[in-house]
Amino acid sequence: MAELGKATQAELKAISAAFQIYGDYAGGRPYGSGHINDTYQIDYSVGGAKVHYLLQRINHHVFTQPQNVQQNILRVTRHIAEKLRAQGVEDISRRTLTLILTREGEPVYHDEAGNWWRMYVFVEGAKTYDQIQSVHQAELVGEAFADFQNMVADLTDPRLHETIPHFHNTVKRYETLQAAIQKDALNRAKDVKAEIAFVEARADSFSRLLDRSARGEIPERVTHNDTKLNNVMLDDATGRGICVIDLDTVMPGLALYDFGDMCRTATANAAEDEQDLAKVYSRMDMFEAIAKGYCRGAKFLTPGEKEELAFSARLITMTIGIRFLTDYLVGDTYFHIKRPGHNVDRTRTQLKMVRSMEEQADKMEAIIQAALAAE
Ligand code: ADP
Ligand code: GN1
Ligand code: MG
Repeated sequence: MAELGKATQAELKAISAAFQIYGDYAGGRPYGSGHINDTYQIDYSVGGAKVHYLLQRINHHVFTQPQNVQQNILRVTRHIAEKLRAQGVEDISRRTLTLILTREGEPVYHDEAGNWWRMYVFVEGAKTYDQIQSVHQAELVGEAFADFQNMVADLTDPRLHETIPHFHNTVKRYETLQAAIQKDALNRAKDVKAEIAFVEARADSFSRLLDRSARGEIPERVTHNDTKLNNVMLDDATGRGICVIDLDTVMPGLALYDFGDMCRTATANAAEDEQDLAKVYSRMDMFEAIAKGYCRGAKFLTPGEKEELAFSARLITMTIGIRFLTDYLVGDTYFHIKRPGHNVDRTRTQLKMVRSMEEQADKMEAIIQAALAAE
């Protein structure tokens, strides 16, 4: 797929002018470490005051219907803002993303080159973290994503658009991997034999949540679907998870995948692309804290969901590992990479995390039981 190049200052200035912001463009720079969209921090001088905005080019290779994504996001953010207002919250524009509409009143700007852009209010005085900093932080992250699930739970009618169908379907992800191995278009399968064998050895477990969901034991809910640690902004002053971001994949899904993905990223002792695998393992102190924070907020969990919380962390980590591995085999077309072999490094950390969680499975189960019992 065609590479989306970095935008120039002149382009950023022209694109920013398409949105309902006023004042003088004062510069822009690439921002954040997301793997999918292109994010820029934009500076404006508004009546002499420096104001930031967050401009994003939606990856239209990944999100092939950007208008559907934006319709969802507009609905989700307005819904959350309304709830916060009803609760008497005063800093609503720091507690939910706020879309800035184009001058035509649209939630997205389609430029002449065919790119899709959106603009957000910049959330100040808060940051995202690629790696967890403390047990306390892990608990606050668990709580923040549970609160998010509570706030969007009633967004069911009409059903949100499925922005990426079968997003967390591990069985389908595995089929895609197998097709990539069969084709081996770039002769790369030879580099990742051990990783392929690791995945294949566990294939029997891939349908577990899908099967239980089909039997009605695990309900469909409105979920975030990308609850990695760096998709929640933590307040610089209090450390609290004040704003859940990256809303492109908010759609019907399983709460378990959201819980699992928090554990994948926020229990990791090392970065997602760490090359020294000795440093990569799942930390049970962090797992315990996330479980506590999440279970405190997620009062809606059914018995079927409760039984699968610990397993969901392993499954989603395996699923993301499968996706990184597939992307390496097909030529790094999906996830942004910064170096050759980047997706192999990412695959290896994910599989190491799976192994670490398998080794600690009993402990994880006991931690979940205790967290649920405490509520
Ligand atoms: P991606 O889909 O590529 O992961 P994100 O929407 O997560 O993109 O944005 C990338 C990064 O930009 C985030 O991790 C966060 O640090 C920062 N960011 C996103 N939205 C905002 C915002 N409204 N205010 C401040 N920072 C933001
Ligand atoms: C991507 O967009 P970002 O960087 O927050 C990906 C997730 C993966 C994650 C792995 C839309 O998340 O599914 O879990 O990378 N997002 C999409 O780090 O595919
Ligand atoms: Mg992100």
